[in-house]
Amino acid sequence: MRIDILTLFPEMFQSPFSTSILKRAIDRGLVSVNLHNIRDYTHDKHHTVDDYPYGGGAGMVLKPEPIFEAVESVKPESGEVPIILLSPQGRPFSQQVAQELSKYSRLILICGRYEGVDERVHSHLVTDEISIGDYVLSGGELAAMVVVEAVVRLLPGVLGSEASPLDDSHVAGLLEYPQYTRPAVFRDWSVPEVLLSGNHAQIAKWRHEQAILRTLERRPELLDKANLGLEERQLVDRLKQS
Ligand code: JAH
Repeated sequence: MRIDILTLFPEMFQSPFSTSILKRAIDRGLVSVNLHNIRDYTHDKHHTVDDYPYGGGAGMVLKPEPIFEAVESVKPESGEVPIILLSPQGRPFSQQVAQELSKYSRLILICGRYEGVDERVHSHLVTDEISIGDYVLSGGELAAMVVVEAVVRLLPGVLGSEASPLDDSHVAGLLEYPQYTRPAVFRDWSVPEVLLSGNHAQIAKWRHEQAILRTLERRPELLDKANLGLEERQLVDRLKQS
């Protein structure tokens, strides 16, 4: 997969993209990430990327011309390439959206700044608008990093054989069960007996119950959509009683 990112702050992407899973995926040629500075697509002496809002009001708005020119310089002549704007007005990001994006061979991400982006970018350039959550950021860069990380780990060959993305929370539709490692007793707090028992059927049952209990306590709305069998539904009903 090739990912092009348009931003006024390409430096922000250096550490996350030169660390860990993402770096390994890039080094192994499974993904390429190309950063483009929107300021490089201006033509005036002062490299102006923003201007005052028509109609007045506080702050500045990103001008459309450099963003259109930057996209046009990276976009191929043919083929379906999503042009994604990270914005608080976007559709909510989720594991399902990450899965959908991971099927494309290319993505173009646009990171806004200031008080917003000229509406003609939203209406005549962008094909998809994504929000990573309902909170205010100073720009789309951190949101773009979140999207890239979530998508790249789904690409074939990116995760080692240890981990399968199919086992993750939000894929199964349940939160994960509690994990423990050594020591068996730490400051008087013991690891649950069943995990030391060596009884793998019992362990699997306990973990599954813990996942359901946790989801019920912390994210009950996830249980409505989770793919649960009859016995699991009955367990949920019993847990709700007590
Ligand atoms: C802020 C342009 N979903 C989080 C998110 C994404 C982008 C922005 N804010 C929040 C943003 C300023 C300018 C985009």
